[in-house]
Amino acid sequence: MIKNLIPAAAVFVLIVSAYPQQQRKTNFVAISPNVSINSIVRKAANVVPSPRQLAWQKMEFTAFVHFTVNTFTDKEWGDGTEPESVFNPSAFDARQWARVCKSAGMKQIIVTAKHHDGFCLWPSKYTEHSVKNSPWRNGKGDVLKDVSEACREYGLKFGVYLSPWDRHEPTYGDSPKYNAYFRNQLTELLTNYGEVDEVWFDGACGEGPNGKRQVYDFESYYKLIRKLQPQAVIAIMGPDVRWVGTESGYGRKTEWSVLPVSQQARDKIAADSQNDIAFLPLGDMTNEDLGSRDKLAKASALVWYPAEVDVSIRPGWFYHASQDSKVKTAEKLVDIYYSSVGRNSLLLLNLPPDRRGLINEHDIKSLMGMREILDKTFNENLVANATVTAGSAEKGCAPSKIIDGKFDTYWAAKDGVSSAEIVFVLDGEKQFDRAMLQEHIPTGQRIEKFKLDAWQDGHWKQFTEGTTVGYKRLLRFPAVKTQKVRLTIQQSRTNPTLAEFGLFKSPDW
Ligand code: FUL
Repeated sequence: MIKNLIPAAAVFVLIVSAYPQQQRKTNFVAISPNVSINSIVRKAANVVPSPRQLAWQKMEFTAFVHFTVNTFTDKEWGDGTEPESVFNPSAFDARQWARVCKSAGMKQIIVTAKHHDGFCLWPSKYTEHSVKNSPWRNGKGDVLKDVSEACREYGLKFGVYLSPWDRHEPTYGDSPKYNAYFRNQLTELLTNYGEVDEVWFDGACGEGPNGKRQVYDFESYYKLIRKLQPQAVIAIMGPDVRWVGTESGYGRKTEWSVLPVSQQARDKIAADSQNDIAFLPLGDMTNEDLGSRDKLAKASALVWYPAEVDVSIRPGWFYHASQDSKVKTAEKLVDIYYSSVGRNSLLLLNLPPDRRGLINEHDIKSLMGMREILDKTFNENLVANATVTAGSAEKGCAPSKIIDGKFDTYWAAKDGVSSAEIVFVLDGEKQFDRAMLQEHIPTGQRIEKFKLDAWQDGHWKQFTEGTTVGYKRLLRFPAVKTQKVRLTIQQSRTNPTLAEFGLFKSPDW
C-alpha cells in the first residue's frame, strides 16, 4: 500500500531488439498527434520487451526474502532505533534458502539488503547500523555475500531490495546528502556481489530528522544501475517492471504489458534517449484497466511495462512465530500461481526466514505441496503429439511450432489477419482441465479475446474463454474429454502469434 503514498515514477529505455527477420522493434514508441486509433493499436502490437525484460519474464516464479532486525523485534516496520545487537540469527544458512527456492522451481532470490529501518545486512562502509556491529558471527558476517554465493551455487539469479526510505540514517531528509549516501550503498551492492539481476525499489518516502521530506533522485540511481549492472531490471519505482497493484497474489484477468504514457513522458524520453534513460511520472498502477484500446486512444507514447505480483506466504512480510499457523496452504499458493503466472505476470513470493535464519518448516511444507501439485499437473502436455492446422500462417511460422515445446519458435497468422482458428487433433481421446497459451512476446502482445471448444457429439462445444494472453495464460475449467480441440482467436491487435499451447490434467485428490 505504501507504493501509493507518493506519485509513482518510472524511466524508460530505448532498446533496439535483436530479432532477425523482423522490423526493428523497441520497448517504447512515440505516437504523433492526430493518428487514428487503428494505427495506435497496431503500434501497440509491435512494442516488445527489452532483452532484460524478456529474460526477467521468462523466470516466471521468484523468491522475496524479508529479513532484518524486524525478524528479532517481531515488527513489520522498524523505526530505526533498534540496536544492532538484536540481529543474531542462531543458525543462518543461505544455502538452505537457495536449496528450498531451487526445489520449489523458483529462479531468483531478492533479499532485503536494507528495509525501512535502515539496518544493512551487509557491512556497509557508510554506516555503523549494520551486521558489522551485531553479535552475529562476531560482526564478521555478510548476509549478501552468503546469499549471492548460494544463488550462484544453486543456479539461481540474485536480486536486491534497497529501501530508499531510511528511518535510521541521519542524512535522510537532507536530499542531496542522502541521495549520495544511497548511491554509495547501491554501488557497494552492485560491485561486491557478482551479477545482480533485479533491483527492487519501494516508493515509501518520509521526513528526515530535520523535518524535511526527502526527495529521491531516482534518475541518478537508475544511471548507476545501468552502468554497473546493465542486465538488471529495475522494479516497481523503476522503468522495467511494474507493481501489479495489490499484494494479494492476484493479477488482473486482462493484463496488458504495453501501457500508454503521458505527453510529458514522451518529451522527456525523446530528450534523454541518447542516455538510455528518461524519467517520468506514471498514473495509478492500481487501476483495473491500464492498457485497453480506450486507454491507448489517449496515448502520446507506448511502453513495454510488465507486471510483477508480490505476495507473502504469511500475513506479514517478516517472520512472526505467531503466524506459523497462518502460512498460506499449498492449494492457496497454487491458486495464486494460476492468478499471477497464469495472468501474464511474474510471481514474487516472499519466504521470510525465522530467528534461526532459516526458511521455516511450515513455509517449506506449503511451498513443496504447491510444487507437487504443479508438477503433477504440468508434467504431460496432452497436445504434444497432436496434428495442428491453422487457417493462415506467415512464412516460417507453421502451426506445428505451437506444440514443439520451444518458446522461441512460433506460429503467426499472415499480416493483416487479426482472427484465427487453430485445430488440434490429439493422438487419441484425452481428458483435461487446464489450458496454457503463450504469445511470442518478442514479436509483441496482441491477442485480445479467444475461446476454446471441444468436438463432442458431432459439434463444437465451448469449454473456456479469455481475453489477454501475453507471456503466459493459464485457464482452469471442469474436465473435458475429447480428441479434437479448436482455439479461436476472436480479436487481436494485429496478426496474432502463439509460441506454445498446452492441455493438462490436474491430479485427482
Ligand atoms: C512495502 C513495504 O513497506 C513492506 O514492508 C514490504 O517490504 C513490501 C514488499 O513493500 O511497501
